[in-house]
Amino acid sequence: MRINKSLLVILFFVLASLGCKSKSKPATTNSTIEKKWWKEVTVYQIYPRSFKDSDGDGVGDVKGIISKLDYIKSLGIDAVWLNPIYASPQKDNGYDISDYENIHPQFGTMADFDALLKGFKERGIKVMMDMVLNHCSSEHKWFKEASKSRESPYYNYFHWWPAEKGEPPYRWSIFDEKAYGWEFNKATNSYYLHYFADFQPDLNWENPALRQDIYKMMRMWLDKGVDGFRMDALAFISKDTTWPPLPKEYNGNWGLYYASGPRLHDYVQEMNREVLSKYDVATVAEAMGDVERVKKFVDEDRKELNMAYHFEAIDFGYLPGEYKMPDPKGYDFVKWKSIYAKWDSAFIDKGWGTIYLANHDQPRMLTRWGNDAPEFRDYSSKMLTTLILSMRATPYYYFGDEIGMSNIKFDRVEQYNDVELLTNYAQVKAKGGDLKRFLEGMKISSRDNGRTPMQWDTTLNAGFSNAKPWLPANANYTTVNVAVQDKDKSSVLNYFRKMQRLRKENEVLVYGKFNLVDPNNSDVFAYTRELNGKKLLVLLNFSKNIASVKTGIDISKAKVLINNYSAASNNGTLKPYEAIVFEL
Ligand code: TEU
Repeated sequence: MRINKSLLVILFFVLASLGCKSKSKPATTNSTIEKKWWKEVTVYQIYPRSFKDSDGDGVGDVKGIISKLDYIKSLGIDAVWLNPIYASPQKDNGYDISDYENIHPQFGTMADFDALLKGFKERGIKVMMDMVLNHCSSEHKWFKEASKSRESPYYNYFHWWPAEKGEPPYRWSIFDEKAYGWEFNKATNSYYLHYFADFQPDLNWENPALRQDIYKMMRMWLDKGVDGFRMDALAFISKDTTWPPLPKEYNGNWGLYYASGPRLHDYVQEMNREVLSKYDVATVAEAMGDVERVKKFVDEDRKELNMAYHFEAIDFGYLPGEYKMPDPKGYDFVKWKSIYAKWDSAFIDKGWGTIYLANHDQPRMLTRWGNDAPEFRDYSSKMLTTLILSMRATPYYYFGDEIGMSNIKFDRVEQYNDVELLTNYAQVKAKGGDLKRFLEGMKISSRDNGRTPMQWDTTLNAGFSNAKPWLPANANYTTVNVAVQDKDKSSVLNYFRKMQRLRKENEVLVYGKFNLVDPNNSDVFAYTRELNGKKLLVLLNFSKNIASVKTGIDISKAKVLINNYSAASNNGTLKPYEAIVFEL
């Protein structure tokens, strides 16, 4: 009895001291984080249209991906996310789905998909599919039926405003020239809601029949052996169907209002109960909003999803009031770093984060966050790769960045394909805005920059296709390509492989606590990672000049695990775009 009491006293003091530590230094506790496969993988994102064309129509396809499976394996990654390959009119490159249970003929057949899945499985690579659940295509049979009559069983699969009630309450639309989210449908004498383009009607999640159809479809893919989903615009699925006037505080930030639907988390929890909880899957949602909003998706106790992307760092540095116009004066690097630190601390005890610097909705990371001038291309590509693969979050790495692809920088609007750009161009034009300025900004920020064909080799069209590709290959493919870099030990590609190996071999890079160092340094991103007595120091120079860094850490005996120059600096200065990971 007495022994038990003293044990309790000791236990009390141990717990109390742990409690004190976690209060004084919240950024250093992550003991409760549970190990999961989806925290340990690096997800390589494949944009199928642009990856590899196998049948000579200028559009990438499933068989094209199959032909590159060994290349994908050679990267050392363990998971892929495929952008939508479902049947679709392709007006938003597959984010307008007309049949969730079939493959778009231009991409191949279901048999091709099964072969692809098998190929990935044989190589130990997990496969995540894109799920577009906020909206479908106006060519989907649900909408075709719904738009015939109010009596259709599918009418309530969508949101309608009956015209006899007058004009619907204003809703903003992202891909609409008039920025108007309702479209009139004559046959039903009602307006349907579309947060995106008018060919992307929003699905009515209020309707249990719709939800059950969606769950059934998700199960079909999981039963095939798919390992998870990236959920497009998921935060928008719930709407306040009393359709109040848009609250003033969201003026100019409709996205945040749309992400605040009253039953959003009820639906995600139901989806978890009915589908996700029955499989060992990875789930990641596009989640607009602040830390508190995003945390709701990924707090394990809430039983919703595993991961969510935030947009705070990726959308940073644009001028307010203009569409994705980078500030010519540059961006506040110290603030940008603090965003990463904030999002890391958001998931210290619960949830799990993601890290990405590019995807199909973004320009190339090299142009946006590095420096695509020939003398800096290699160094800054490797430096950005070091960042992505050394943070405490699941890395999402966009195809082509591993060879340092850069923005194509079109001069004329006719060269673009993207519905978003064309819509915004039309809006600027209608307002009599400065179109030249708009197009200059788009050279840095437009989505098509990230969608040009993968650069495989020096042959016609970068080895992507023997026909004219749907978007031209970047002219730099003669030097920036897989074939050339594969043979060069010091290439960007081989650096990616080395860095990925380092992450795989060092658990500290996955689970180790993150601590920002020299936070006010306006050139260098510096941080430590620490786990079970192992401590790493990561130094990344984001500037084209020599930069100094004050870490207060003795690196005289530190071991260099990786660096992007032939010899690492160890005197408190860093060469342009230098990246070093030290083991202390
Ligand atoms: O994007 C959702 C989204 O909110 C976009 O507005 C995104 O912020 C924008 O593309 C940034 O420029 C998803 C898909 O990722 C995107 O490709 C689709 O076009 C969109 O949904 C509609 O489905």
